[in-house]
Formats: sequence, C-alpha cells, structure tokens
Amino acid sequence: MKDKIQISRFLSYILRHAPESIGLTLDKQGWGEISKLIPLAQKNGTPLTLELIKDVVETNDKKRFAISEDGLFIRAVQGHSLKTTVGYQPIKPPTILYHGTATRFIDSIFDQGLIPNGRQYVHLSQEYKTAVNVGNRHGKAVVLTVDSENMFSDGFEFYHADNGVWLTLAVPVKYLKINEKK
Ligand code: HQG
Repeated sequence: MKDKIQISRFLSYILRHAPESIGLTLDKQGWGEISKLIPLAQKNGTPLTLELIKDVVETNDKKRFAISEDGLFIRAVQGHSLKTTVGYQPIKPPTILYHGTATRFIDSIFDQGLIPNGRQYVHLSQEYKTAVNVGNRHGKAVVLTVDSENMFSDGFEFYHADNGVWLTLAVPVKYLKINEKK
C-alpha cells in the first residue's frame, strides 16, 4: 500500500509538473510513453514496473491517471502546472460548486479572487466533503461556495475532468461566499 502511494505521488509529480526531472518528454496533451517512463523512473531510483503502473491507475483513490486506448501512454487527468492541453470541453456546471482552502488564505482570496497559483486551473468540487478534505491539506479548512451558475451565465468556462474534479481559470470575488455549513 505504501509503495502504491509513493508511486502515485511520483507519477503525479512527473506527469503534472516535472517530466524533465527524469528526462521524460510529454506530448501536448500530456501523454508520456510508458515504455520510456519505466526505465527513466528506474534510473532515477523509483522501482516502477508496468504492473505497478496498471495497479495504481486502476485503484487510485482519485482516479488521477489515465492510460491511452492502445495501452502505450499514460497521463494525469488533472492537476497540471505544465501547460498541457488535456482537451477538456467547456461544459455547463452545477448551480454551485465548492472550493476547499485554508483559513490563512481567506484574506488574500477575498482580495484577488481564486487564482490557480502553481496549477493551470482553480479546482472545484461538487461534494462539500471533498472540499473539506482538500482544505485540510493546507491548514484549517474553510469551504467556499462558488456561484457557478452566475459565472457560467456571465461567460466563464468550466471543465469537468474525467475524475470528477471541476476546473475553471479563476473565480472573481463576487462569485465567492464562505460556506457556513458545518
Ligand atoms: C489557494 C488535489 C491565496 C487555494 C485536490 C489553494 C484538488 C489562494 C491553494 C487539487 C488564492 C492552491 C488541487 C489567492 C487560491 N490567494 N491563496 N488569491 N487563490 N488560493 O494544491 O485546490 O490529490 O494548487 O485555495 O483534490 O488545494 O493532487 O490547489 O489552497 O483537486 O490529485 O491556493 O489537488 O488533488 O493549492 O488542490 P493547490 P487545491 P490531488
């Protein structure tokens, strides 16, 4: 289990942020060749095998990765800081979405709105509980409600990654509220 978590973290880092750190190249859609990834990872000291990759892709708690139909390539389905074009189609969001953050970011968020920081998009969820978990990664969690219905009708685009995460480029302050629900 511990191995799988380490492999998932390793793949997240390589496929979302830094393929060049092990000498891997991704295409514009974020796909990396599995037959190249495995030896490069091993050379880097990560005991990666095809079996481990398949196991992590299938059992990953958040379905973070996808393997191409021909079985030759792997990519992260969201979370990139790399300028990849995963090819998300704009889609109408639910009326509200949640964003989990930490209390220490609140002043800055209500000053600037939600911005992607290191990533390509701001990450939102349909589930309140998911937002609490995401917030807890950064400190004392606070959940913000995003008025996605009005953002959408004002022309902002939303995307829905294959693993259920909602994405948008930024959320201006006027669409944000602190969620009072416990
Ligand atoms: C905050 C996980 C100050 C934002 C999760 C967040 C997610 C601001 C942090 C995915 C701000 C960025 C992404 C502003 C936003 N001033 N802080 N104006 N605007 N922030 O980790 O959303 O496990 O890049 O609130 O499930 O926490 O990696 O984003 O706290 O889907 O697959 O800046 O990561 O998925 O932090 O998490 P992150 P996130 P994985």
